Amino acid sequence: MINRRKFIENLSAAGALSLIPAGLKANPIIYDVSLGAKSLPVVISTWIHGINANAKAIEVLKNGGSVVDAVEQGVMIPEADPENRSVGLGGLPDRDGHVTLDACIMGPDGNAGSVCFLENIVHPISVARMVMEKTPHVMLAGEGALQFALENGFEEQNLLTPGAEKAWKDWLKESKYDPELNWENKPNEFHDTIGLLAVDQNGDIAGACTTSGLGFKMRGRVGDSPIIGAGLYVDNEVGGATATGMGELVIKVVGSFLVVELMRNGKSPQQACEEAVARIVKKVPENKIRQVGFIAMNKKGETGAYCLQPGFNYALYQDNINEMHDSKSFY
Ligand code: SD4
Repeated sequence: MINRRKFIENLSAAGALSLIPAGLKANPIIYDVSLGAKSLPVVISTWIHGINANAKAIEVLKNGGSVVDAVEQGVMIPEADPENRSVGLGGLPDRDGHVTLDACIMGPDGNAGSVCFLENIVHPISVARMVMEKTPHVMLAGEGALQFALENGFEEQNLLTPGAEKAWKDWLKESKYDPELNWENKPNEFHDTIGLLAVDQNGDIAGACTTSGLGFKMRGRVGDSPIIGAGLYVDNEVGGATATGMGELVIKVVGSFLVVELMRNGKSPQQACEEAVARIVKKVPENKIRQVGFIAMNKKGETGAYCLQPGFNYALYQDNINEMHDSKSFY
């Protein structure tokens, strides 16, 4: 935990005095962690694979990396894990046997980058970051995204591992397309999209989201995860949010943007996640048979999580503890 002097130094060094409400600027001790306010940094991410991702993000921050470095390197852990069936290497393919990846990243400066329908690259989040930092665009898709990645030093690799190929061939026997609830949490079998939000010692927020999308999806299908505002949104004046679950439902309510706007209007991260889920219940008829989960964080490091169906969990690093929590659900 950072001490009070260090925290105040951090505040002034990085121009983070905007954290402090007008009128309190003469007395920044209000945010001193030793007086019971939230201790920064805080990292929150979706599903069990979030534990290792959080740990990496914290390590990056503690070693002086930026909050964008932290979220990128955090989610690179599940991207590189061949046992993870829903992110990067080892992700489940589409119904034609191709692993196609979606990812996006957003930083405290409001900049954003994204790739979708990208094949043969283990770390789509790093390509998304490069789109953010090196191009005038936000999103590159498919062949163009791959071409951009190869031109910038990424190497092609077959992402279809024997385990994922076997799962696909088993699925082909019936070819029944009905995404199972919480398939993300089946140990060693299916995990899902990682969305990760971090707030650093200065109160600056970034987020990253990366996935191979729904297993056995139609070729060309893109979910919510690479769509800024749907799968991820960060506004450094307010907070950040990210989503998991059936992307079609998230896109229809522009879910992560909605959560952040609700926080802007005074809701806590928890209230905002609950209201966004309630919006899906009201507007999207499939809500009873599908899963969606949101996590959110504000600049003070307060967090929230809520989902449609029981079974969603998330990893939270706070006050030097990195542990799993079960999300409350609408149903
Ligand atoms: C998608 N939201 O592609 C992702 C997948 C996911 O639980 O999160 N599934 O729709």
